[in-house]
Amino acid sequence: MGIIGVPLDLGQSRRGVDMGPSAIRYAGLEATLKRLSDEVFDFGDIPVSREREKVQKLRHLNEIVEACTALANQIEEVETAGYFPLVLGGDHSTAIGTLAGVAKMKKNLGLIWYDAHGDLNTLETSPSGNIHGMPLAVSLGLGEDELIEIGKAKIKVKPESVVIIGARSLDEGEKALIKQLGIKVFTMHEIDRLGMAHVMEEAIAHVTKGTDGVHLSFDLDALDPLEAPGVGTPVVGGVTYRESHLAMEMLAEAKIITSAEFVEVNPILDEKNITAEAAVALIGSLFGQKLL
Ligand code: 5AB
Ligand code: MN
Ligand code: MN
Ligand code: MN
Repeated sequence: MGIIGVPLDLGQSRRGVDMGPSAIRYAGLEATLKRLSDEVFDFGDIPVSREREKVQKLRHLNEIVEACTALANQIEEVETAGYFPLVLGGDHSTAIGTLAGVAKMKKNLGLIWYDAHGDLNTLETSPSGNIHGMPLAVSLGLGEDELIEIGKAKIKVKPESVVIIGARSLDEGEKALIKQLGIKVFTMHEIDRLGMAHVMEEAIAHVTKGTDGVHLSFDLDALDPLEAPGVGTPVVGGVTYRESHLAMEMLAEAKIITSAEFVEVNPILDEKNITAEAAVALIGSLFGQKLL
């Protein structure tokens, strides 16, 4: 595993998520990974600008483009060195850079978006103007040119290769886009009704159809805020800690994940670092940690 931190908080309005990578490292990430693999290397953090240009089309667009471009290049280096890219956010606009990097090598990428939200907004549909609500749209090739043009291809992933898991807060424009593109979504309703095991079986079948790798984009706000309070945009009624472990364990068993990111951990909003600790435990399960 090649760890890359992205101390980025410019994609949303609450400070503190830039300390997510530190909080996750402090919660014992490296020790957990080293129990599971001999090849763990921490590549450090991507530089994020502290100087912010005021007038921009989207809030902090230029600074986010800069950080995501650097991240995409770093991912390429990490993969070339033979490591599995494991990205620690930072707010979810980080995913724009991660996917731009990963898509340089994978032409038919599958994508699991584990999130309370769809992150499918564009400038036109966004209720907030925050770029962390847009990374999935950008990766599908929708949104501002500056964001789409990061990396080699404009379209990083095709809509039929995406699944969203855990959704319970979708904006009207996002719902319309999901219908228009036919994106597969397992909302909380499907998780309640079918159970997480069934949802994951279907999700794995979906993202492996015709793909040459699968990226996991894990937003900690998918979890219920009672179990993961340290996030900037909590939504009640989320996925449980155990269900999330089951999901990660099933991905480990299926051996399909080729890159991953864990984002939106905000230690300032957290209680005793439990959200960062949950992230580390879930990463452990993703890489094969067993209970017995
Ligand atoms: B997150 C909202 N849809 O666009 C928007 O945490 C929330 O990366 C976005 O999933 C949440 O501002 C973005 C209302
Ligand atoms: Mn979210
Ligand atoms: Mn998100
Ligand atoms: Mn959030």
